[in-house]
Amino acid sequence: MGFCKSITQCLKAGPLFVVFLIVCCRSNATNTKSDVYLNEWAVEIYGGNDVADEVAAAHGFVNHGLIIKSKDFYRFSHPKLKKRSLDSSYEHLQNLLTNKKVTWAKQQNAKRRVKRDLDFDPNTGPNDPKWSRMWYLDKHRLTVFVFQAPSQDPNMGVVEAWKLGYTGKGVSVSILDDGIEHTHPDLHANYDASASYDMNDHDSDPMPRATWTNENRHGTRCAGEVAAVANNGVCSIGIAFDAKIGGIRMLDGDVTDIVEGLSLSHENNIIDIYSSSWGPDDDGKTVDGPAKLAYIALKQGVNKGRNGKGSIFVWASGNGGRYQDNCNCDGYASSIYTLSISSATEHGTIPWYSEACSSTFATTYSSGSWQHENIVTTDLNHGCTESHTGTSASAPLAAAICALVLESNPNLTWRDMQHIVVRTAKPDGLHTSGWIQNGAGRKVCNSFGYGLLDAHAMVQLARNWTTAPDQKQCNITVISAEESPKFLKSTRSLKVSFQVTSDCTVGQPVERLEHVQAELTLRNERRGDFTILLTSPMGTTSQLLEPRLYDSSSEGFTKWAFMTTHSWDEDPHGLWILEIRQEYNPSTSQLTGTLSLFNLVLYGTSE
Ligand SMILES: *[C@@H]1O[C@H](CO)[C@@H](O)[C@H](O)[C@H]1NC(C)=O
Ligand SMILES: *[C@@H]1O[C@H](CO)[C@@H](O)[C@H](O)[C@H]1NC(C)=O
Ligand SMILES: *[C@@H]1O[C@H](CO)[C@@H](O)[C@H](O)[C@H]1NC(C)=O
Ligand SMILES: [Ca+2]
Ligand SMILES: [Ca+2]
Repeated sequence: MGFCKSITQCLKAGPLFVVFLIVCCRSNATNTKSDVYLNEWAVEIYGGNDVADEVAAAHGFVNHGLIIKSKDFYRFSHPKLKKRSLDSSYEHLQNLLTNKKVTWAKQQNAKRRVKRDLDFDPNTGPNDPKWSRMWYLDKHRLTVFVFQAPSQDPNMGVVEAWKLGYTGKGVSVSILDDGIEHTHPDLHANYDASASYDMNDHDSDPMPRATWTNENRHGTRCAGEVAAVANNGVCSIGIAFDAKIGGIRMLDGDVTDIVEGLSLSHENNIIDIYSSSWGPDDDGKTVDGPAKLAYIALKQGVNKGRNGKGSIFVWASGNGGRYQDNCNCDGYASSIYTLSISSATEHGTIPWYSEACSSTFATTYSSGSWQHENIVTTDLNHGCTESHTGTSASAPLAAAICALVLESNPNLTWRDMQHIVVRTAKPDGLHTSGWIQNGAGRKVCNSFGYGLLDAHAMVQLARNWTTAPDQKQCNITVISAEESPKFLKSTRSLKVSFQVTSDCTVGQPVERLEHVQAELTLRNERRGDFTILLTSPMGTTSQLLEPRLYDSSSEGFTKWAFMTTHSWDEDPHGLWILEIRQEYNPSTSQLTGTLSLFNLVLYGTSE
């Protein structure tokens, strides 16, 4: 094969082929570069709180109690350890592990978690009642109001849902963020202290910490979008203006796995909907997701929360568009347990900050560039703002719409909510060339998921919704570590085709799909060069990953679950094709990569 300049040329140059290679000595070094270790530990102990107290006392720790209800993990601190240190304490770990009652222990390290608003604020002035500025709630009324032709832009159907009587009554939403100014005159009447907590200071008051720069305004802004009080002559109107609103203060301090686990599992029979507008750095080079406790909290939330119907976790898909970030590299947004939401500008275009990926469910309106309108909401210091932005603003709008939907049918499970989103979100009027039609006949794309949320259509469908049958999981090992890993060479491309029958390596057969995950262990010289495509038997190609310009890591992906919602309601039987490409990059010398694990994990029902 001769020299070729571009990946397409290379692909044309010869048939795809697969070479086998044995990889040895792969080090599993953890990424400890700039971690800060705290004097807090998560410790797994069976036998109850008294046993945990004994263990703590025996090893000089203090036991602060269970992290996640009915899971045996305790929060310990050690008074003699530095509150923050660049070194983890191997000695204390060994010491704890000598105790037979301790089955697992981990010193907590601070994670980089960023709020998903944007780094500019056009600083608009007055605090008048803002209904006429809330363009995203009733586009048609507002454009007629300014004597323009009626807008063809799609509508989120909020006013129509209100007209049916759904305003969030009886539903509790909590904002996981930097706190909530619950004394705000536009929030106070809807504030729910039992849906609130301060995980940063470990007390019950999530009031934001005051600073000169008002940096801790994010949670208060998100809260107003959901449940600012209507018709009180103050500021704005929340989409679910009769819902209860709480706040969990957890971003204003070191965000550890314990903090995330505590927050995502807090009072999950009181809180119905958790809205998270934060996550790993959107810098286009991070691959990070929930660690042990956060993962357990999400999983337990959907299984046990809301008295077994499942907590609704709404997540902002990310603001890394400028860095070509991909939300499938964010394990929170791409989790099957979260309803991941992207943004559209007022004209239905893709905002500059938007991240595209196949795990996004749907979209709500948000800001765009300077000539586009922003989101109106409550602000710190009893204020009101017209300049809330980013996917941070989109997730709470979606959480509020979910509150209207839960009011219309409180029996919905977490999966029912996802089914309703997939069936009702509207692609029309959202502009991208990325739309495809999947095997279930629905349009879907990486920038908007299934389209703009439509509260009106959602509540109507929810009212007569029949609970989805139990979720089944069929986990098929296609390539396992023991087999020879695959090798990508001069073609820079690898195709793995395999037939899905009714056999699962683990689990039970799925007849009708919901989520699909490709769990991959994949390495090359430069992680940002990978493109990953997964094609279902019904011909739907999900782009699981696109190249990330700034990701020059050589660490690859280790058992990373790339998720797609795009085959929802398809029949999984038949030929699946995983294709991995390495884009041409002048900075890489070797063009080789290895795929040493591939589990295809199908979720859905067996009906
Ligand atoms: C919810 O479930 C209860 C008990 O099964 C039933 O009586 C009620 O009609 C259901 N409500 C809706 C809106 O489906
Ligand atoms: C849906 O529910 C409404 C009442 O909530 C009822 O009037 C209507 O007949 C139902 N439609 C179907 C198709 O069951
Ligand atoms: C799928 O099965 C493999 C092998 O048993 C296991 O290691 C992996 O964690 C499973 N994946 C999921 C998502 O359950
Ligand atoms: Ca108001
Ligand atoms: Ca991201």
